[in-house]
Amino acid sequence: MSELAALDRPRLVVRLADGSVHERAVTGPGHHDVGPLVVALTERAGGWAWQVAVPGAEPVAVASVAVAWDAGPAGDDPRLFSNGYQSWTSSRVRRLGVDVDPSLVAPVPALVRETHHADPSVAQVGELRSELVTVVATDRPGDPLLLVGFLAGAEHDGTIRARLDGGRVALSAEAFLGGAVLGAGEARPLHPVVLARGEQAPELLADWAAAAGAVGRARTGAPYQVGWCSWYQWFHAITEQVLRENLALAAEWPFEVFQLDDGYQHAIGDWERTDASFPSGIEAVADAIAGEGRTPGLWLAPFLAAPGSDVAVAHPDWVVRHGSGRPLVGMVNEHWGGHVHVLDTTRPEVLAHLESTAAALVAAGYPYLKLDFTYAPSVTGRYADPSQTPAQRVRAGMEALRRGAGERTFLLGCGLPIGAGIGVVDGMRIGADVAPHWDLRPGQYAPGGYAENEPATLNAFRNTLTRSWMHRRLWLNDPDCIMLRTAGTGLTPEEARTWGLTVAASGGMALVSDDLSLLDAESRRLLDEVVHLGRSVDEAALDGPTARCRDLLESPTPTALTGAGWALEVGVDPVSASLR
Ligand code: 9PG
Repeated sequence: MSELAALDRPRLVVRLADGSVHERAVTGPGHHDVGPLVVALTERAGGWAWQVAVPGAEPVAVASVAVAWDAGPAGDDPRLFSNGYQSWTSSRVRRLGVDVDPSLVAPVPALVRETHHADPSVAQVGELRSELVTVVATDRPGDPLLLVGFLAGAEHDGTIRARLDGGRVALSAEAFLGGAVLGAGEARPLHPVVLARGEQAPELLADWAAAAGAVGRARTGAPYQVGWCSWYQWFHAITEQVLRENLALAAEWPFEVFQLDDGYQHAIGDWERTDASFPSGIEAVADAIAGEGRTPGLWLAPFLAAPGSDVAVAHPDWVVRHGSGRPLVGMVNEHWGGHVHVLDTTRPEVLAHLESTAAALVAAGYPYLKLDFTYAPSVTGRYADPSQTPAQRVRAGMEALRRGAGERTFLLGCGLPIGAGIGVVDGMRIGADVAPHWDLRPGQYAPGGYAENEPATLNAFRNTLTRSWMHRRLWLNDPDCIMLRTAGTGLTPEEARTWGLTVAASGGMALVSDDLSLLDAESRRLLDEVVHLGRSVDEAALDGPTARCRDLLESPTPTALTGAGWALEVGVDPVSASLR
């Protein structure tokens, strides 16, 4: 049966950039006038296809186009899997009538909402959201779970909204265009929406990911990654000398990738030029790493530019403007000198710059690039081409980087919107940063409802379980780095072990971020265990099931992950892991 015709009381809802909302009930497929737009709905196996057009003689700036419907009685425990917008965004079960959208918890700077949702506006009271895909449960006997998902996210974002309405669940699948201006007479296809029913959320999500991966030509074939990364030991204070010392100590360690993180660059935006901490320059560092038989890896935040960077000074017109006329702020970081700006990926010159930057870094010896803070062009601002959606702006930048880097370079997405990354990146950070502590530290920056997105190993742990089904369907999951050290860290040995085994049980990338001089034979045994288990889970996911989180829809922070004949159970207080 057609899913479209089976929807209960479907409505089309169009929001325009001027704040006006236009709604109409529909009975099924066809062309429907909604305000100044025509929305064409077509039946499609398992869901619907749609497009939006401007019939009139005036362009229309469109915030979103949605199909809303009544999804049936709410039951005793209505809830949904709430997938986060980008790499770092918390992804977990949220309960209707109990939990609130993070934007409603407390006022936060607009940039926090810009960073962690497709739609940066504050949610409606009572509404919960999931990005790109969701699974809805009601706990009524006999009711299957319902998956709702967009089949792609490259041309626009997709937000599923849920709320209670008189004891029933009201859902909407919203194509988010972010104010993109559609020209007179223009017709734009929207990403198809699929609905699926089943008993197990991880299976439904893995099947959706396989379908979205096929549509988006996901890059799922890179080898399992084992490596070393500078960030979670030295942070911005990494130096060339320390990197070289660790390279020398790595001789007996099984690292393939040796990745230099933030801290080497002249300024945010200037990636080929080092500061005083790396006197030999990036090429000599790559030579040293390659000379030890490792793959050189390099971090950059390609879409950001500090006000004093060479790129921003030479090309002030490449920097996006905020509505106020001032340069748009894409991130604030005291280690970077405060505010940094966003490069306008709707400008061909900027895309050419991104392409040549990626090509230059590969030519300098880095076939592995960690592309960070890549949500930046999704932030609302005055871009040169107002016809592009936020997702298209991110996607155009990512595709330029891929063109420059070439097909054989391993690109790791970080801070990247999930939908825009499919088909471009080989690996994807799927959770918040780890840290040398389990919970948030007292006094740590944790704005309103967004504390779960901030650096803490617990926050990385949560998404590693709840997004394990993405692995080898959309890319290789990067759960973030393992920390093996037991000295000079706020992690107990049991917490460090629990995190390492979680990375392993997910089958995801295994990068170590420690000063190797702090590690002993016990650390080495743990890494060997992690890599052995991780490889087997990863291999199973290649042509069979991904690791599965059994309590995905039960607990806000699940504790059970199974795959390749292994079962990991994590205790929470105190943190401990058991593996069977
Ligand atoms: C380098 C780091 C590491 C890390 C990335 C990313 O919101 N914030 O203030 C925020 C700061 C840093 C951050 C994420 C968010 O971490 O995930 O692995 O590369 O950048 O600066």
